[in-house]
Amino acid sequence: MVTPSTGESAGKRRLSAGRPDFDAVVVGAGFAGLYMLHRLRTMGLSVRVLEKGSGVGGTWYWNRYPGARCDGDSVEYSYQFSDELQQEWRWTERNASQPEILRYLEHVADRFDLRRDISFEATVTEARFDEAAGCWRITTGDGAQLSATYCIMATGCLSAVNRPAFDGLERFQGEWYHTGAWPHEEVSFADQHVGIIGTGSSAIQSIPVIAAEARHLTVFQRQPNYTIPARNGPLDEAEYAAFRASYGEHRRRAKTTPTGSMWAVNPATADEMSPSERRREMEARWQNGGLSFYGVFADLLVNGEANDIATDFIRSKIRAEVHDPTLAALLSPHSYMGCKRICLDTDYYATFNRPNVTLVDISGAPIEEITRTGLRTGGREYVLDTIVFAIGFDAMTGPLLGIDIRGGDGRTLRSKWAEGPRTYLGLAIEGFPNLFTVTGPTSPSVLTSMVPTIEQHVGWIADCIANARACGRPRIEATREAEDRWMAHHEEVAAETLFPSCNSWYVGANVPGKPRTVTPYTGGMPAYVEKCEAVVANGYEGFTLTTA
Ligand code: N01
Repeated sequence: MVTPSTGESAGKRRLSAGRPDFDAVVVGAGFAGLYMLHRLRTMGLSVRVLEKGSGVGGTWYWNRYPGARCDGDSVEYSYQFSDELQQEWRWTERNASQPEILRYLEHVADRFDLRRDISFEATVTEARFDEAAGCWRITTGDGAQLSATYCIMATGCLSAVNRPAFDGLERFQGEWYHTGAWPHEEVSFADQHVGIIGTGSSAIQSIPVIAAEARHLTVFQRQPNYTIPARNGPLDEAEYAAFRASYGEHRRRAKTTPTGSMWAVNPATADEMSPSERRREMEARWQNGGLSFYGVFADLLVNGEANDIATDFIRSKIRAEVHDPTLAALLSPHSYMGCKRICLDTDYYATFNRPNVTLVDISGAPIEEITRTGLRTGGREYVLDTIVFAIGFDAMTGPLLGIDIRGGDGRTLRSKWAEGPRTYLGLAIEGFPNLFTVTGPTSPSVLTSMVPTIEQHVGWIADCIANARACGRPRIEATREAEDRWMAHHEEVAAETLFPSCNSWYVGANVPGKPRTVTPYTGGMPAYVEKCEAVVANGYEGFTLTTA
């Protein structure tokens, strides 16, 4: 329900003819929206956050599937804008579980008194820029409308679920779930025959947990994925205290790495190392666990030969773990690693040694239909009580294109992005004045440590708005030339990487009909931040600032 801060009752409102209702509307109350609200409020702006869920948390509100936890280290998957907050919060595990991350975000909302400016169960359906009034007019699912000078989309990169478009789903008599929209009630798999479709990060986290409970689990795999042991566990008190004492130093160091993460990237390329050095490096990172395997060689993501060395190593690990060689071969990817997001797991490969787990390779035989009692593929029916769709998201563009966004001249974002997203720095879009996207398409976002990256975007947007207001020219819009230059650079650096070679959500390959284009910026976080800062230093280069 949208409850305007003016105290008017919720429901349908007429648009006010004078001043906009708010200085800014923020869409989404996840990591990005919460900090955006805090930051703008600190600047003295009136802000309303519109959130689809009935609580804060965004990704961590919706993704409650069994085994859901953070793939990054919890000590860096957290805000740094408040040192008091980062000093007082105590993560319990290396990779925080979904309930713990949600508790953290609820704590942040309470600690900074954010809830009073958030409308929950408010799904934004339309956002239109009213050129005459110089403001955005926002409509929510219940017909309520409000206006704001600035509209900030904090809608997340992985929040629009890839809907199961399988024939016959409506006939299925069992239960079905999507990992990205999991019910809030307890789900029991006890005594059930469960089928799971997909072998991405969500599936790889949930498969071992579901297998431990279900009578039988059948995994339907279209492409295998590379997964590294998470090596999750409780955080030792003494180590944690030592880490906290130099938190700021860890954060500063992270800002110098390509992914903005605390783990180090090996400065050596694969061919600068001897075979035994390479082996030692790969083994050390495998034993350490986590996403640091991305940093095994400086050229992992740009050199096919270096990548082959790493993938040979991982396939040997799969063979060592999975008892049945045929099964091990089916679980072994042959694409480059990293051009699809690497997964982290706890006991994933060992789960396939269980007698109650079956892997069905559907790479050559797609799921034909969902039947009343299960699903059919390869000419055979699998009888199932429950189906789990772990089929991912319409990533990065989906959350924005799910809203009918129209610029000053009435042009829709959907038409502008018909061939793929075009933005300036992933922050702004030509033709859509006073609209900002936090971790939007063509920003580094999903290729970096998300929370620090979100903070960089929120800080940049807040400063940009402060500048526009201070100089009395509140209307700000990216120019066509700046957007074209940014897109040319974005495409040029992407072409130098291995990302285009994979069928991944990074390129939109998981959603039928989606234009194929590398969506996140692949040039690394330090280069990106430098560009953002240069734009500011040059007087918001690439933007036009006007009074109306
Ligand atoms: O989604 P995915 P996800 N028929 O797209 C398969 C982040 N994340 O939800 O590979 C059959 O990776 C699809 O097959 P294929 C993380 O960034 C983070 O698992 O396209 N199968 C694939 O196996 C991650 O990358 C965390 O051939 C179909 C799977 O479904 C991102 O979210 C945890 C199909 C989808 O895998 C997305 O992960 C979880 C079809 N029609 C996720 N359509 C944490 O850090 C799709 N598939 C906690």
